[in-house]
Amino acid sequence: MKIETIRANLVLDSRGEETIEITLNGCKTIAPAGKSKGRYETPSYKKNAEGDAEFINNIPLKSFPEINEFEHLEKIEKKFKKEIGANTLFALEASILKALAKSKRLELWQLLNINAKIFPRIISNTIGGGAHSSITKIKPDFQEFLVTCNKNPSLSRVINEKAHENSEVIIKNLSANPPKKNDENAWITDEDNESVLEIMKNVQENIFDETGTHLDIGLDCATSQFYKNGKYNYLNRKATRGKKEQIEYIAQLAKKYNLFYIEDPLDEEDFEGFAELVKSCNCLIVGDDLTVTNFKRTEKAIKMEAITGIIIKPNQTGSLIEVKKIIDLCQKFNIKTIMSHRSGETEDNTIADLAFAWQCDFIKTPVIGKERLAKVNRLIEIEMKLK
Ligand code: 2PG
Ligand code: MG
Repeated sequence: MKIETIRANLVLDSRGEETIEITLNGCKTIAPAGKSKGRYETPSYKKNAEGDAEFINNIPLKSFPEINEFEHLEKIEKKFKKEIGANTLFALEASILKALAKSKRLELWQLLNINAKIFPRIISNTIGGGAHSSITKIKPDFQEFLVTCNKNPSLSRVINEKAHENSEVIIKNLSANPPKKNDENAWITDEDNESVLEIMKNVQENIFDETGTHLDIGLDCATSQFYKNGKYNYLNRKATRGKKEQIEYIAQLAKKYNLFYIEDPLDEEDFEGFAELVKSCNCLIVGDDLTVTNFKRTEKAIKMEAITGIIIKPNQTGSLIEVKKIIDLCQKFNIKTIMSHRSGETEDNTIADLAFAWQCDFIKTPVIGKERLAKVNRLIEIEMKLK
């Protein structure tokens, strides 16, 4: 396939911040943007979004290599990776793959894996705190209180929506003011971590009574956001925990609330601490800021037995070759893979195709708001077509 047209533009994401959109041979991708970013993420842009867009718009068409299969993205990376940031590389590579799929009359997921069958479980953010709830001061210190059920995408959408509605009803009863939504449309509350986990337990019971479906409960603690000088500084229900106390605290929460999933329970440097938690907890211990969709950090985490699950955010690296390599490695070592949205999103649904094609175990994207729903609806669309 020859690249015949390409155009980079700046558009606004769900937070109203500029992000890059690339349209190539008529196929479009928009990159998302994180707020609670890992220190080791590849920068989103070489200098800024404008500079990257200008670079893309100035590439003479004849200098693009011909692309006929997924692996040919290596030729793109060799030529352009050093000149642009991860957001731009992701939008460029994803648009190339969509165009290639179109030229072969395939869908993106079919181009990547025609044999894909099993749908990822949808993990949704229901109540939120931390960096994503910056509009209020008093909030839970953990960033995300998550739910998932073991159902197909269309049923999961309904169940996860009910969990979101149900948690709103409970929060409303606890406060004089109507609850607001945060960056990811999760409910903001001034309750602390443990009180929110009690709410989640209630939601779990209510959903079971109403639908007969079991909800699993998870957390994204995003602890790097409140870790300083060797201490975890909790503001809501004030507490300062050192590494040992933090590990005990997390292990105790995992047990008490029968958590199925805990993301970034410790600081992004603490591979050893993660490994201790893997040993002491029954639930998934998931790296996000720890691993930042970086092959070397993933290899290290696996070698040290520091994770049992991993967040995959394609725009943390930009290279879809690297994303695929990481997923292959994790699948080889039975590390659960979780394809993930970012807190600044758009209606782009690329990650749904990637998660399905590469048979990720989970996809983390809430079911509320058009930007998040776009991914869920894309999975439902694939589900309907395969029926
Ligand atoms: C996370 C993500 C998405 P951000 O920490 O997992 O929920 O947040 O995109 O802000 O990095
Ligand atoms: Mg995270």
